[in-house]
Amino acid sequence: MKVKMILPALVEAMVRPIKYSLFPPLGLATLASFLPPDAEVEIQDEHVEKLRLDDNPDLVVIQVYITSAKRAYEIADHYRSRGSYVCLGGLHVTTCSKEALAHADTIFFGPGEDTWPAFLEDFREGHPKVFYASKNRVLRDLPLPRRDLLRKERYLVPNSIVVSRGCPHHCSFCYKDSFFEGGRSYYTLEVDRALREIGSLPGRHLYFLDDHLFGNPRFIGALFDGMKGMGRLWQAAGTVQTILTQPALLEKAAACGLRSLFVGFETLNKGNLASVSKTHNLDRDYNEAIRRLHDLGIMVNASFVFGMDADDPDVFDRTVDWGVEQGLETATYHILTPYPGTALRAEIEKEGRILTNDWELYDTRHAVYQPKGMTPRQLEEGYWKAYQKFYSWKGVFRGALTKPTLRAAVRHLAYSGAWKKMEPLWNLVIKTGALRLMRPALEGVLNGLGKTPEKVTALESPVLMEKCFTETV
Ligand code: B12
Ligand code: SF4
Repeated sequence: MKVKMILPALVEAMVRPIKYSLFPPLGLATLASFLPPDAEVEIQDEHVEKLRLDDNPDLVVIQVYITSAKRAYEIADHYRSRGSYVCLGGLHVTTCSKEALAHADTIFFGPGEDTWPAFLEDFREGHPKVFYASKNRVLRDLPLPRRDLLRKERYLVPNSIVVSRGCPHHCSFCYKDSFFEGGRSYYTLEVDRALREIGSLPGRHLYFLDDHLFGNPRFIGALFDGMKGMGRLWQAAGTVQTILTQPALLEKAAACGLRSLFVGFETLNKGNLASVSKTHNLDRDYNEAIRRLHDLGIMVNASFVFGMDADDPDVFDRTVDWGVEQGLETATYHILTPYPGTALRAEIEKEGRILTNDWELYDTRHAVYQPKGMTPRQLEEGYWKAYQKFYSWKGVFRGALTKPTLRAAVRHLAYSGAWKKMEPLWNLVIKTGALRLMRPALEGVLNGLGKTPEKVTALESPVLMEKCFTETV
């Protein structure tokens, strides 16, 4: 049986290759691990390679994100017309199933660890169903993802890993409640299995893609114990709540290699937090959270969302100025986006405020709904202005001045400044296929920051690490 697994690209990937050359399609590699050993399987990621479309696989598997849905359907239609059996799954299929079904033989709701093996058995026996909905949310005895099928040399961060699924929280703008509907919405691997996967990854650097790595303190504490002495350097995402209420866990994380953390601050306005059900951030001292991370030598990539109900046109300056004053190394800004299936969408739809259902615009850079405190245009302009201001040289220098020592200030300048200056260079390097040539340069940056080059590889570069954080959603 010939199986082709595809991650379709969205238009932006053509102009900003750096963003889409970060992580390989781990979801597809996970699904591939369930295929029978005699299956002839390939994974193609359109973000990093041109798709070959003149082949005739028996089975085509496509992962659909909202922003690349249109392209995913084109590819699906193409392969169906050539006689392949086409399966569609992923976040967008789960929330917009009717739309997806018009382009597939079978569609899947939710995570695939239980439904995909069930489908494969039915397919082999000749009676696959049209729908499969995930219910059984356990990751026991999960095979290791088939990373051997990934073109690792095409990615800056080949060592991405997830040790949990979902998140224990319920923010109204987040994909997770709709994606995990019908079963548990937060669960983890077994510690030994997670450690085995970590052990299988070459080099030192890891990037945990978990929504909230610290969601189960007992699990993650045991994982950190197991990671001690492995010499890993890693990045992840966590919450303000964890930072402030789990100091021992955070110290353990730092001790086993945590070097930078993506944190969803979202907004500085309490009313906004309540309106999007981000209750675990309510009444938390954000300044103190940042201080704790910095004290442990952990860099902060702070994530903010603009356009919530209490936001007015001043929100952009207020948010950026605060971030600069706090010495945030990097900041990621988003325009609030009412993704299908979310509680936020239901609310905005009820109020008649959705402006467009062009999914390609649901990329957190466009105002796809009518905000309450400003016009859609003000929201989009303010969003871009926030990025420009935070990463202006003035912003970068002001951030550096908040650092307690000269060395820390230089480090800050290198991180933020390099991020700002290097994107066109990264894009050029990726386009010309010369990614590897960048590594000595990166090591040079690290050397300048006082680390020994033989201990640090390109993938451990703080510049690169910051880049990845900034790009991750
Ligand atoms: C890493 C990541 C990226 C990376 C790379 C993605 C990649 N190479 O796969 C980058 C930085 C490129 C990226 C970009 C974007 N991302 Co992103 N990203 C993620 C992140 C953090 C992890 C994804 C991951 O690897 N998960 C781990 C693997 C194991 O799970 P998985 O991929 O979901 O696969 C499982 C299931 O989905 C399912 N499945 C998937 N496909 C199929 C197919 C079949 C047939 C079956 C049976 C099952 C199945 O089975 C798999 C195993 O369970 C998620 C958050 C999240 N937790 O999912 C956001 C997330 C997917 N991203 C999101 C968004 C919005 C974006 C951007 C639009 C952001 C932007 N502002 O530009 C872009 C656009 C991406 C695109 N191409 O269209 C949203 C998606 C919302 C939606 N409704 O689609 C998420 C959920 C973040 C969020 N909280 O809002 N992203
Ligand atoms: S904490 Fe993050 S991942 Fe969890 S529900 Fe909220 S936005 Fe989603």
